[in-house]
Amino acid sequence: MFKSLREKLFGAKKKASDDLETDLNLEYEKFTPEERETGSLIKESHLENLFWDLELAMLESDVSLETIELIRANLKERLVGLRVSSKKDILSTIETALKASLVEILSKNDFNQKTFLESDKKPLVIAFVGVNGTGKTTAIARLTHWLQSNNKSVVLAAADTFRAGAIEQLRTHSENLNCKLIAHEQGGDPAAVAFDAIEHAKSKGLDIVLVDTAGRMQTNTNLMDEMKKIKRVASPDFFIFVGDSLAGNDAVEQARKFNEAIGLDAVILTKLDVDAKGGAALSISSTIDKPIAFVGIGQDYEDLMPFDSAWIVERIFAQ
Ligand SMILES: Nc1nc2c(ncn2[C@@H]2O[C@H](COP(=O)(O)OP(=O)(O)OP(=O)(O)O)[C@@H](O)[C@H]2O)c(=O)[nH]1
Ligand SMILES: [Mg+2]
Repeated sequence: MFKSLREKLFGAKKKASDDLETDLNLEYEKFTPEERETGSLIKESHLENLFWDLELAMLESDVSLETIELIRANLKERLVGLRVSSKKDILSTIETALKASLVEILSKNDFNQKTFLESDKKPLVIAFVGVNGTGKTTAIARLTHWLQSNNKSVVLAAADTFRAGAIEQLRTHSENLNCKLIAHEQGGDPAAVAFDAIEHAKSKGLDIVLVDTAGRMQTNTNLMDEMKKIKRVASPDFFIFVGDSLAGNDAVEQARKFNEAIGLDAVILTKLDVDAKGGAALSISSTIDKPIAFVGIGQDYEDLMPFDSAWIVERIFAQ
């Protein structure tokens, strides 16, 4: 996970600390005896090279420009005014500041997963949207597993009536997970499926309806309109965008477009287990100003994890 980002940041960190050391040394001659005791003060003017090194590493890892800008401002605030006295000190100061910046930026839009468990609304309706193959259906199956293990009853709505095999795929999950599936025929109206699933949940007193939808490109006007119809008819309490972290910048751009079209409430980012770059994980939440609720970290029902910024940052810097 995040192998390439880790390597790039490691290289950049080393280079940045060399640069910072050089920049600070330039002033060593001017130090007062006290400064020689306490180490040298980092000023804003010392940070240009450091930012250059780190920004390049992040750009190459698909971190968005907006997010890089946020990291830069956050790092500046943390570093300016600190004193460092040795090369080792510089390296650990940069690493500590970078980790703290990333955690802060990733925690800005926190999602409380208990919202799904403690909501008074019954049924709570959650619809999943995104482009083709990002992991929507798999995420629904895993979220069902997570909700069931938190004592919630779930109804699945097979509102992907577009792709051949989509209904059967969800049916298999519903059988494995022992939960009710509401499905119509392929080609039917997705909004009607969602509506029926909600009615079923109401009549049986079930807690949560998860609505699977067809994958759609953000540029496909017809399918984007169809999604708006699902919104009108089913009024989901949550629209969750499911993004594939491997898609990097594209995933961020898609999230932006879906957010403009229907207003997203949260993101599930999948395939983190096979993502080397990590750019989408770092950028998606701050770009659309919506939280990441869960992340997909493998292929099994257990491999959906509530998003945890500290956990992500630890993975990025893991040895
Ligand atoms: N490694 C890994 N694979 C995943 C993860 N999430 C989903 N996948 C795989 O991604 C593929 C597509 O998953 P689906 O759930 O069918 O994706 P979808 O978004 O519903 O696809 P469409 O309905 O065709 O738009 C499957 O092979 C999943 O096993 C994950 O977190 N990690
Ligand atoms: Mg699907």
